[in-house]
Amino acid sequence: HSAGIIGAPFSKGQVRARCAVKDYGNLVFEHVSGDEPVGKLKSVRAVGSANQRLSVAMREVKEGGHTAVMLGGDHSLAIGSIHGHAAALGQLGVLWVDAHADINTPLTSYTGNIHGQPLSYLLHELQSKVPALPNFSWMKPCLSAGDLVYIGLRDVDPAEHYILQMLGVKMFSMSKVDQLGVAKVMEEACDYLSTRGKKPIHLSFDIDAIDPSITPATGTPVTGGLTYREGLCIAEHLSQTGLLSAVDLVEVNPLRGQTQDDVQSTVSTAVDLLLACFGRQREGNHLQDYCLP
Ligand code: DIR
Ligand code: MN
Ligand code: MN
Ligand code: MN
Repeated sequence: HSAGIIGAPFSKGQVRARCAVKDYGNLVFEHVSGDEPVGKLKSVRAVGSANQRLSVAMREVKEGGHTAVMLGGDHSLAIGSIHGHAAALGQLGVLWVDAHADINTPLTSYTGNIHGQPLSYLLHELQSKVPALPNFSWMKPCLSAGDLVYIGLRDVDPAEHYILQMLGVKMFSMSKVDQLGVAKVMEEACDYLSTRGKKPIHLSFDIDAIDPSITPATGTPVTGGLTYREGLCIAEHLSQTGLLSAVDLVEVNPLRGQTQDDVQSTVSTAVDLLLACFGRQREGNHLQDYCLP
């Protein structure tokens, strides 16, 4: 019910006009009955089985040689998305653009919401802190803390902050974006990810990284976010690396918009971010063999 279904918005027209788009359609998730809370954790079985589906789908898209786009949905879906991507290609660099760190473990979470936890399930270093959960036995950690970079953090729980420090995770909080500027942040983020080898990059973009004045239609808005231009700068820079291999665009939730304009602004920003990931530049684009009439 929170899927922002954007029907292949980048298939025709301005993006590198020959960039083929294959629409894999929407995944269908069955209702999981008897999905009682496990401790504090909500909807564990449903989240586990949805991510198992998504992981298989993502692996297929990557094995088909495409750059993958996963449109959420909430950020718990990064579990299956990154798992499937890694299953197809091996080691990845992950750029996590978000107001939140999404690295609570099932035991540190205040809310019990799994969208605040995906990175603890994915990271090798936290394996011993994540108990076995129903419908999660298919998944194994597939990401190293040294291959993760954050941009946009401004709402981090104490336990998350402790984990980030303990693991030495590279992060560019909003304070760092303020100090360095987003261009320098992107340069440093990409340098950091490439020091351990030029791995394919997985961008996991939570729309709440952008300021809620621009993208209000999301579940947990936090004031003081990235501007529209900073968001585009991140996407354009990644596109230029040639390493961008998969994009999650999550937490776009039309039901959370107060007005039609709220929804419109959120969705069109999401589309613009995706277009920039696929090569649309603000300076303009033309085909390689463009011929003046
Ligand atoms: C909070 C909020 N840290 C949690 N996280 C959110 O629920 O674990 N993530 N909103 O998107
Ligand atoms: Mn998130
Ligand atoms: Mn978030
Ligand atoms: Mn979230």
